[in-house]
Amino acid sequence: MRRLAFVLFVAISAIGSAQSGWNRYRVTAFIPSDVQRLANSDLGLFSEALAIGETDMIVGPGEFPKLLALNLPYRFVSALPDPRGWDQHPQPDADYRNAYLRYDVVVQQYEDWRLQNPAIVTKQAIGTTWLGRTIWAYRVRSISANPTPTHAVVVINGIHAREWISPAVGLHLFRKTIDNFTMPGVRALIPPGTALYFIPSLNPDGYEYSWTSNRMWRKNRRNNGGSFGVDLNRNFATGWGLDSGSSGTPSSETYRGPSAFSEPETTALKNFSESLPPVRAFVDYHSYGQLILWPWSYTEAQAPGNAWLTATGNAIRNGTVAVNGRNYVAGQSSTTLYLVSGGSKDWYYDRFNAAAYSVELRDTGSYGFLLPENQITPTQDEAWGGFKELLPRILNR
Ligand code: 0X9
Ligand code: ZN
Repeated sequence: MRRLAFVLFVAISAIGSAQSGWNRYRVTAFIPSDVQRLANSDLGLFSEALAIGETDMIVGPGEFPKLLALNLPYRFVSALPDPRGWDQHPQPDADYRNAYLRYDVVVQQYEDWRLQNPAIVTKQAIGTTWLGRTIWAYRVRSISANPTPTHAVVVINGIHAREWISPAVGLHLFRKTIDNFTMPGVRALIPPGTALYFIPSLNPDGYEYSWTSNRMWRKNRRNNGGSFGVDLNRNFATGWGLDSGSSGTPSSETYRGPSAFSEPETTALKNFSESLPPVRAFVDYHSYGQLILWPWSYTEAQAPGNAWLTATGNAIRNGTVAVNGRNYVAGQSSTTLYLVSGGSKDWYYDRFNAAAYSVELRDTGSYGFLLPENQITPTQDEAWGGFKELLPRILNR
């Protein structure tokens, strides 16, 4: 009787799953370009991460031709329930609207939202820090119309350790972007073919150090032999090495590192970005100052395309200010703030001609880096108010 009940149970669950039209397939990738094709395939990722070897993919109704088009060996593993039912037992959200979170909790929150939205969210490990922490990228992309990504938007957070509001803002932008793909009313914001890549923290070693040892830590945790840390926002190749805007002294807060892209964190971001469909927009979130900044940073000369950068920067600024009436100032980075050589956005502008911005979040100095937790929610809302102005404009250049 028990046996009969078991057989019936298995049969009924199999029917239930089969009817959903969602299946799990195991695909074998042999070389990096195979992995890349998988990443670009628009199939959901069932495994933890893409890698050479076997990876389990989610194949939804009507998606079997995409699996065939990969031209890679595959085998059926199991039927899956409709992923829209996968969030029936969600973890309670971390208190990301009201509290700063440790790196592992930040990543866990991204992970919960990925598991709740498996058809549109995937993740990829893009590199490893000096101290062995994984740097993650979370991709959100459209499931329905024109689903194969044609261009990328890259958002990075936490490049500077003590700027705790930045990873908090990243969480909110990721959440709101998912809502944009799953809530029909606002889907129009994001052009078809856009894949958005969120880096929860580019500098988790520094971030954790700012929690455990020195709240005002800024750089990564490279051992310079006598001092620690490279300013990752001086380690990119464009304008790298100029003494105006960076330092060659290892103990300096703006130490540029021994060479451009000398750091595992910046190298991970570089290699990852170069593997994506064309990067059309890039935003790097910092604090503090309430500024919306665009290239160039390494020279006071205007960037080619300055008119477009200015118009779009002003739109981001106005969208930010509209949320709470709190003032933000928009301008070219070098002339509005100061010279920065080897900064992130100059490289994205130089390398990809991406609409590249850095945003200095709240406040203007009352609390500075030590922004109280009751300002997290309004700052997150302001950041989304600006970001959502950028998205519809990225293809109109
Ligand atoms: O000095 C910096 O790196 C940034 N200011 S902060 O207080 N957050 O450290 C300014 C960065 C300007 N942006 C780029 N040049 N990418
Ligand atoms: Zn910063």
